[in-house]
Formats: sequence, C-alpha cells, structure tokens
Amino acid sequence: MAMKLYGVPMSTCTSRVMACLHEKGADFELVPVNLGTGEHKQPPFLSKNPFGQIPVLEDGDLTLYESRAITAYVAEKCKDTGTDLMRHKNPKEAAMVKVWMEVESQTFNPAISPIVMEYVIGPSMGKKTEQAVVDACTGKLGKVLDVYESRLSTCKYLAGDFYSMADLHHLPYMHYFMTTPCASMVKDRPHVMAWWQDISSRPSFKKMAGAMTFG
Ligand code: GS8
Repeated sequence: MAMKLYGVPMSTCTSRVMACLHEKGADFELVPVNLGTGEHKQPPFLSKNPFGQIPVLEDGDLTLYESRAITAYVAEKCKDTGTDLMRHKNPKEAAMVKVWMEVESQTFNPAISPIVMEYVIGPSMGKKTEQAVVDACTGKLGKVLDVYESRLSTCKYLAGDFYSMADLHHLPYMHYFMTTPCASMVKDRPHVMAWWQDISSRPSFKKMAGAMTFG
C-alpha cells in the first residue's frame, strides 16, 4: 500500500518531504489538507498530528509528523532505492550529513524563514512586509551564508562531494528566498549560487517546484 502524505505542495515542510519521496522514487499519495478552512485544526486531522500542522505521513499503521523526522524515516525505509541520502554505508560521511542537517534546522532555517514569511507567505495572506524584521534577519543570514560560501569552496555539497539529505532539506526555503529582493545575498556568493543551481536542477525537485507558489 502506498504511503499517504497529508499536506499541500506550497508548504515548505510538505515539499521537503515530497522532495525526499521523489528522490527515493517512493510510491505515495498526496492527500490535500485545506488550511483555509482550518481542516488541520479539526479532530480528524488532530488525531494524526495533535499540533495541528502539516505534513503528516501515514505508512500502514504508522503515523508521523515533523518533516525532518519523516524524511529520516523515508530514507531508512527506502535505503536500497534511489539516492543514498544518509550515506549509511560510510559512518564518517553519515556523520557529516547529520552535522549539516542540524545546521539547516538550527541555524539556517531560523535566519531564512522570517524573510520568506515577510516577502512571500505574509503578503499572500494580505500582510505588509515589515522591513525591520527583514533587516534584522538579513544580517544574521549573511553570516550563515558566509560560512556556507567557505564550506562550499572546499566541497561540492554541504556534507561532502555527494548530494545528501542535508542539501535536500534546504530546498523549500531556498526556493522561495530566491524569489525575494534578498536573492542577491545568494547570487553574490558564487559557491552558494553554484550549489543552489545544482540542487534546484535535480529532476526530483523540478517535478514539484512548479507547484510551490503562493498567490
Ligand atoms: C513545522 C510544520 C509547519 O510549520 C515540520 O513539519 O517540520 N516543524 C514542523 N507546518 C505549517 C505549514 S509550513 O510547512 C503549518 O501546518 N501551518 C499551519 C499552522 O501552524 O496552523
């Protein structure tokens, strides 16, 4: 039976999981959740995720939430098919993947997500961009991207010379960030830009990037 993914492709966390499922060539059914009507705050959905957020993955009797935990499950379940995103055959490479997965969730995401919220998600709900929030975050993000520029001048991808889950987890926020006036922060850092062009041109991401739009 195919896994069921509850969410919508425009959601960054849902698309993180979709990118992983596509990269693994896994069979899944996307079950849309209507955020507009508050479906995610109603008992049927809350019984899947008591925090009332998408995405949720169901695989038989297993129900999971938290996008990064879901991708880890998919990588483990499908470890013999598609790209070896966790480098499980090489403990040192696997450790570097985990380091950069932590960097994404603990350092990169908190710096980039408020900018995407201000320029992309907020305006789609009629909110005005707050320049003060953007200014506070661009300083923080610039320092993070300086570290990325230095790292990516020594290897092609974040964990080494191989595409991994660490790179994949960056796709959704980078995708939206590159549509904002702050995209020059990436374009002005040649190694970060080359990395972005590489990871965003993977067929697994291109398959879904068109559906990642707020409007
Ligand atoms: C965050 C989920 C989340 O913010 C994860 O899965 O990684 N740490 C969790 N989901 C948002 C959609 S953005 O992808 C959501 O469900 N928002 C609606 C709400 O919070 O009411």
